[in-house]
Amino acid sequence: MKQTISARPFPRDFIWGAATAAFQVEGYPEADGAGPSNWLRFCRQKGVVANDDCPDISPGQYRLYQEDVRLMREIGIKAYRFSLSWSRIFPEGRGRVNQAGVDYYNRLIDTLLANGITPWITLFHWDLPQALEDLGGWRSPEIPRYLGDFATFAGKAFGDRCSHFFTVNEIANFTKWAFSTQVEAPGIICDRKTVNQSIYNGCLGHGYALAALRAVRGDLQIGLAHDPRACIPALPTPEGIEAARKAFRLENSEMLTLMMEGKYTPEYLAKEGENAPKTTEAELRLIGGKVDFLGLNLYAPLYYVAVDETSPLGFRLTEVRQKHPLMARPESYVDADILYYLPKFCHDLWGTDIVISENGCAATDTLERNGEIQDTDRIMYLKGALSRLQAACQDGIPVKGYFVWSMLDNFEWCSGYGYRYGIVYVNHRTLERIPKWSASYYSECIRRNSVL
Ligand code: BGP
Repeated sequence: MKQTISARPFPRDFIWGAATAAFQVEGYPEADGAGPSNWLRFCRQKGVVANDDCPDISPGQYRLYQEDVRLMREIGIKAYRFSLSWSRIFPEGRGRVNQAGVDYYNRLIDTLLANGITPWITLFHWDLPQALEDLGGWRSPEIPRYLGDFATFAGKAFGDRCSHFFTVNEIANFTKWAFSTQVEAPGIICDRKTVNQSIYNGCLGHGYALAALRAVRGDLQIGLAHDPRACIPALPTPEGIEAARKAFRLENSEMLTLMMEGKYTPEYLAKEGENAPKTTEAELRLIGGKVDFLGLNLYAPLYYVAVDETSPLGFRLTEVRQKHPLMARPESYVDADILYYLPKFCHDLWGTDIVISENGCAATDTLERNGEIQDTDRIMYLKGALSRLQAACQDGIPVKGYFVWSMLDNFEWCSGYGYRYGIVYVNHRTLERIPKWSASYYSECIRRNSVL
């Protein structure tokens, strides 16, 4: 590979990371005294997950974490974003602590640190202790407070060595979609008012966790990992960009804008009418607490255009064309511009620092006879994404880091083991790990601190 360094690389202290989540990579979900989670219960029902897959073993990071950390070090990864399994630590969600669960995360953290990799902890990435699901899960007003208690515990247990925390990952997936589709645990269909209240509870969980972590240690770096509606301009003219920015703020009213501004937009309240969530001033203050960074999980674009003043909002969503470039997964449309415009809009609107907490794709990986995984399609995807991210940094948008999704092939929720998102291949039978070509590509970008 060429040795030249681009004239304007990423910022000197740019954080090159990789991300995973407990339920997707650990395996052995009930080992050593862990309690069941709602996702485990969900997966164990027949016909819910593709192929009736359940992450009982693979990829088995719970047992193979040392090997995974070694691979990260070899690739050159500087930071590892992983989540805590709440029910490993509190089998019933609260009360009794399972020390074996705490010990596991201590071992993982210590191994990361010994290898020069900074831990970035996600407190909650969807797997709720079943005991709390039995109380109503995120429909219950109690759960946000329990997440706050869990945050206090995690902050005290790990905050001596870990300074970076994400409160929650993608609120929509454990609230909105969990209670309006049957593809996310618990898979119960509820009326719109209940769904809206659950979304609010998810945001409140973030608020409680943020306040709890701040109280543990004032200098922790705390944010959330969110998958906003990724509004970008179909035509990047000044009017097109303005329309997309406006759309971005309003189309994200029910979660991101609420958390960044501490109140609902009048447009959202008017749209939901009687179905709008019940709120209190004190709760809204918690929800709007200042974060140190905003984590963006960025996958597929939504295209907006400006429309004339006859339209009340000034923007319109346009359909994605039928033959728009797509990665392996349906609807995983590709447009690297999300890595430019979303950080820009967040910074323009709220002045916040940005971390790309997830970005990546499933690709058509096959293990060749020579033992390699020649994922040129994923490399193409990463090349585009990192180029636009580098451009964002060059334009002064404060993007502090990038976490590729994912460090390794894992359990992709309702799709089971069907989609491979890793830069490291996993043989789900033998648990063998093989870095893909994309791992070499990523490694070289990290080494140069610049896109190749
Ligand atoms: C995010 C989740 C991850 C992972 C990823 C895969 O929503 O936080 O846990 O599943 O998505 O991408 P996709 O959105 O294409 O399923």
